[in-house]
Order: sequence, then C-alpha cells, then structure tokens
Amino acid sequence: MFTSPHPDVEIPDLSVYDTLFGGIAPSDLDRIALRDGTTGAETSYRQLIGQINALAGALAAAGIGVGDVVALHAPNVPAFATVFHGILRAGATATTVNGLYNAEEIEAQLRDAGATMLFTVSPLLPQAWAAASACGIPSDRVVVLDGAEGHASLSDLLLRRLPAPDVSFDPATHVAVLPYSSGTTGRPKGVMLSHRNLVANVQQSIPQLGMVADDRILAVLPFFHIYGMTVLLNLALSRRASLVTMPRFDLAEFLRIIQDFRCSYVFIAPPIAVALAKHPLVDEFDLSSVHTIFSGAAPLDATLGRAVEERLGCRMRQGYGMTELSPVSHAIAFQAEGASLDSVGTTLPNMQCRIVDPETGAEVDYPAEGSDEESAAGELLCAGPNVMLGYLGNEEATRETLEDDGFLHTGDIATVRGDGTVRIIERLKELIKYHGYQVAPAELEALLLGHPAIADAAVIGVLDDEGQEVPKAFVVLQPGQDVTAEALMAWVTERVAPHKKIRRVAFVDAIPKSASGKILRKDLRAAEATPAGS
Ligand code: 4UW
Repeated sequence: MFTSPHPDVEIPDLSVYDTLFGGIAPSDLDRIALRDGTTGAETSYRQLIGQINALAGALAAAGIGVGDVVALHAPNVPAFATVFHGILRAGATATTVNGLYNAEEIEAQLRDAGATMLFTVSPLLPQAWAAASACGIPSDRVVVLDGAEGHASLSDLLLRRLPAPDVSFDPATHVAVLPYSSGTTGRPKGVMLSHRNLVANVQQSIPQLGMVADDRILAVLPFFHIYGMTVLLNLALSRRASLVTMPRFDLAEFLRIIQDFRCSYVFIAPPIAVALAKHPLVDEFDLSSVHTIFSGAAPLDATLGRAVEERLGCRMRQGYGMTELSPVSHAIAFQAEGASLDSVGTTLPNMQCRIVDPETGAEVDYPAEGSDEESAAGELLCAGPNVMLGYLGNEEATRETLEDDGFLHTGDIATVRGDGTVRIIERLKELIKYHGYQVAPAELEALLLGHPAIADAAVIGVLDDEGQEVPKAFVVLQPGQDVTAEALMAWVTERVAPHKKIRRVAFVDAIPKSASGKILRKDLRAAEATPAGS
C-alpha cells in the first residue's frame, strides 16, 4: 500500500457541532458566516450558532433526537446551514435530498432512510409534500423554511427559543448524515457517515485546501451533495470563512456574485470550468478577487484547467473523492505552485491506498518515492477515518464495497507516481456523472424496461462535444414496435430529475451480457470509442 506524504493530523473525538462551534473564539462570533448571494442578507457566526441551538431545542421538543432521521430538501440558502447543523446538534441523522428530484424520487429516499420529518422550501413544497404524505409524514412534520400555509416555518421553530438538548452518543459510531450514492453498482443507497467521518475529513482536508477566515467562498455546489456538505458547510465554517450562497447555477449570476461579493475561493465541478474558459460573458465581470478555483466531482481536463488559470489570473486546483469517503481522499495542495493538473494530487493525511488489478486483486508495484515513475493502472482502494460505516440496510452492497481490513473500493482506475500524485484514468463502476451529479444506470435501465415498446436496455456515460459525460441508452425494441429516439427521451424526461435525462439513444439488436446476465458495459463503451463504420 501507499500512504499520504503528509504527516497525520489530530482528529478530535467530538461531534460535528462541538468540533466546528464548541470552542469558537469570541473574536470570531461577529464574523459573517453566510451571505445570501441573492438578497445580500448576512448571518454572523453568533447568529448561526444561536439558530442551530434553537432549532435543536425545537426538534427535541418535537421528540426528535438520537435514532431519528430528518430529511433536508432545499437549495443553497443560508438557512440550510442552520437546519443541517441543527439536526446534527439534536442528535438526529440528516438525509439530504437533491432539490431537483420529483415526488417519486423524494419518496424513495424518505422511505429508504426512514425519515420521519422533512424540511423543504416553498417552491419545492408540491413534490416534497406529495412524497412526505405518501410516506405517512404528517403536515406538522413538514417544515417549510420560508413558510407556507398549513406548515410550520423555520422562524416559527426558532422563535420558541428552546435550549438545545443534552445529547450523548459515540461520535465514532453515531450516524450523522445519510447522503445517497449508487456506489459502484445498483440504485442509490444511504451512505452512513458518522460524526467522526465528517470531523476527520474536515481535519484531513485543512492542510491541502488551505482556507482562511478572510476567504469569501462561493457556495454554488449543492449542500445536499457530500462535496458541498463537507467542503462548504463543514470545512469553510470550521475555518471561520464566509460562505456566499447561490441557490442554482446560472453563469451571469455566478459571475455577478463573485464580482459583487469579492469572492476569493470558488469550488466548482468541471462544466463550470468549461464556461469560465470559453464563455464571452466572463470578460464582462471583475473577477480579480478570486485567488483559487478548486474543481472536483468529475475529471478536469488539464488544458482546460490551465486556460481558466490564464484567463482569470488565479490558481486552479483539483480534488477527488466520493460520498463513501466523506468525501475528500485526494487533492492538489493549495500551496503547490505550478502543480500539474493532470492528477488529482496527493493522498490526504491519515489515509492508506492500494492500487489493485480489478480482475485478480493483485496489488501493483509502486514506484520508488521521489522517482519520476508511474505505477501500472488498477482499481484504487482507500482506507482511513473518513471511510463510511456502510450502506444503510444493505449488508450485501457494504460487503462488496468495503473489505474487512477497512479498504473501500472506489470503482475508479488510477495510477500513482513517485511523487505521490494519483491520476484517475477511468471509471470502472457503472456510475455516470452529469455535471457532477450522480446518475445511476440501474435506475434508468429499470425505468426503460417499464416502457411497453422496450425489450431490453442498458445505459452508459458517453462524452459530449465539450468532453462532459452524458447518459446514453442502448435500447432493444420489442418485435414489431416502433418508437423514435426523441419520443423515448421525452418519455424518460417526464419521469426523472433533469440531470438523469437520457441525452443519446442507440437502437441495437441485443445488449451484450455476461454468462451470468450482467450487462457488459465495457463492450458498450469500447463500441462507443470506435468511430462508426471503422
Ligand atoms: N476526477 C475524476 C475527479 C473526480 C472524479 C470525483 O458523487 P460522488 O460520490 O462524490 C463526489 C465527490 C467529489 C469531491 C469531493 C471532495 C473534493 O475535494 C472534490 O474536489 C474539490 C470533489 O463527486 O462521486 C464519486 C465519483 O466521482 C468521480 C469518481 O468516479 C468518484 O468515484 N470523481 N472527483 N477529480 N473523477
């Protein structure tokens, strides 16, 4: 195995709340924790901590505490931080729900997670309420942050000014959050992350991500996803930086907020890098406040990254991680001037990694430390204090992903170089990333099989003209059936969140399958890489 080139960091044996806010310096209380990028409204650390405690008190009074799961379904608004940390402060578990989900998708997560309460916002209430009521969650347990008739609002709960409860649990085993991820195979599963997992990942990320209290950090990556949750809601707040929230991506608004709020540190996914490198609008804004742009969640093209650095006159960095790793496992250090963008950087402190042949499980030979050599490619496995406890209620999936010795299968093919940098070569697992959002092929395949004209189907990710991944379906029609690609895509669009749309369709005679009936995605990908007619 190989380890981090960085010295280990101390991981306090505390809850997320106690780590982040327990020992806050009095001089930090009046710093601004959150700025609403849309309205400009400010929340200080003092106000945020007061709200977190008041919400925890109201939750406790409603009987919510250790053992309960509360769903949080909202775009990036400052109140998200209050609710997220309030749920954890009350000892309950937060399951964060994608704001783009339709009622059926929300319901599936609420049921699987066993949520008994839901926080949402008024524009998302129709689908949230449909899902909650289908699961038997009563209207008084559906709280609308900005208020709506028939439901409590966040301010109703905060105005009760109830003291936070005394809760006790073991940070190492108590589940703090349940984000959903499809992992290496199948449908989305609840990823059990403990308080210790989240606390560890904050401490592990500090040396390489280098945020400081004077940073104004643009929070456009969704808080519900583990990247935004850990890097923005936990890490940035632990550094006493200021988060500038943006509820949804829109290029002009993104650029305006950076300019007007003088944002210094911006976390993105690769499609935003494409816009920053190429879009003419970028020249119309003053982006001189930005010192660093950090990309993650999908592969960043090195040339594209350089183009962004040159155009904006800032440093570009890349990180890698996955929900099951809380999520950060690798990052190009903030301080590494001139670092090549062709890697995801070095392993975080307190972690161990292996690269193994995915067929045989044999470990590759690692290059000598400091040499220019690169190992052979294989599946990356990671161990450390940030590795999840397991998948909720799915021991089989947990066993397939997590080895007994604590190493987690990432499902990504990687190499490591003598300088400790890791390169992600390709994805071995089924997962598709559309603009950094997870799309589980198994979910789309099950949906397609429910279409009356379809006999068989498989879904993989293919690259569009910008080099970004999009879902493509291979479809076998029932004998005598006729349906156009456009009609099929429209049919899927009506039934899934926008990021899960099928964007390409190919009609084929058969889906390649192994003897055991597994879809041979490798063969579909290989056929895709070979130009038609060759
Ligand atoms: N290059 C190639 C990358 C990369 C990548 C992710 O939805 P999940 O489970 O989780 C994430 C987490 C992203 C992330 C976490 C911490 C961090 O610092 C950072 O960058 C600043 C990003 O996306 O998807 C996990 C899967 O996404 C792919 C890879 O396949 C991984 O298993 N992935 N980052 N830089 N691929």
